[in-house]
Amino acid sequence: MNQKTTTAIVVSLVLISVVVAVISLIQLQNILHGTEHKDEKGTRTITVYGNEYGYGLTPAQITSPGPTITVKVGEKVTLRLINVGELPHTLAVVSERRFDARALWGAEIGKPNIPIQPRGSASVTFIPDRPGTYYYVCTVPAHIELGMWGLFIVEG
Ligand SMILES: [Cu+2]
Repeated sequence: MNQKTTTAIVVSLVLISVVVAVISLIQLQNILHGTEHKDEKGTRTITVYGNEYGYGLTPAQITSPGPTITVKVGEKVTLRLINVGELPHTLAVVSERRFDARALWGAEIGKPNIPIQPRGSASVTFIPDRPGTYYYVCTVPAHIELGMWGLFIVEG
């Protein structure tokens, strides 16, 4: 093996190590800061964890109200709800913080009569077409009042 070949192999190994390290860091970032990502088609997937009585972007950080979610007009958004609680819950994007408000853009995961059961999950994909400050809420009666809501901001 000549000097050039050895150098080429060493350089390749270093490059591979750097790529692996960067991928690991990105995955660690997802674990630490919640699982929000964009796929190659530009769909933003936001995973929300719910329990009694709040929401969070990780199961370890559930608050009442939940974290503010910000998206952009025209962006394809997939919201996923994972129920990590002991009661059924739902998630809907609404303009009024009322359990019977109509979901905007069909952005509704479960309904009061067919909620997401404990340890269950479901998702919905939609495209917000109007900028504004909205809410995401649990539509099970009384759960909003107990803290199951957060701001849902659509930026123009
Ligand atoms: Cu609920």
